[in-house]
Amino acid sequence: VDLLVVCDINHRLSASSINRTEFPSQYMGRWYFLAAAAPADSQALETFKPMDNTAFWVQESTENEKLVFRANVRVKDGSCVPRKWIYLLSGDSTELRTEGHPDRVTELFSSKCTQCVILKETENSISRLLLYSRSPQLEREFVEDFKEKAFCEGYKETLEIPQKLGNKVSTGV
Ligand code: MYR
Repeated sequence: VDLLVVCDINHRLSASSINRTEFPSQYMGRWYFLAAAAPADSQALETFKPMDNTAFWVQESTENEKLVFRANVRVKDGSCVPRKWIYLLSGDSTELRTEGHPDRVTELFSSKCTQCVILKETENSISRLLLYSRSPQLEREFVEDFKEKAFCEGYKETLEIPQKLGNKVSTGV
């Protein structure tokens, strides 16, 4: 972060405006990955560095308490890599688990941008913050707000996803 940030209460991550009554239906459909943050020197952002952009598609599974996340990762060299994860819902909580990754916990937080969501992924004491939006383009103030929140929560390394190439959402079954 190349500016002086005075951290205050407005920079705390909050889940208070997440609608738990609607959950998880308000998150179905298309999302774009816009930015990530991690503690300095944690290497937690390395996997995102070759990426130009990623579009996600979130669907309810035919199985109860499961969500299907499909992604189409567009790599900077132009190639596309489809990815798929199964997320497990846990009762009344908005916390998610990932099938096949028993140590990974995903928590949801709200963003200043109302069409966005911040995910906090923790796995074996390493964590990172991920910003997703309904739109592939986001006003600077919202990206900056994410970076400031991240910085103030101790995630001092940030990465913006370049989004210079096109993408298409993979909806294949
Ligand atoms: C990863 O790159 O490690 C996978 C991250 C999954 C990103 C999902 C983006 C969609 C955000 C919607 C939240 C859905 C909560 C039910």
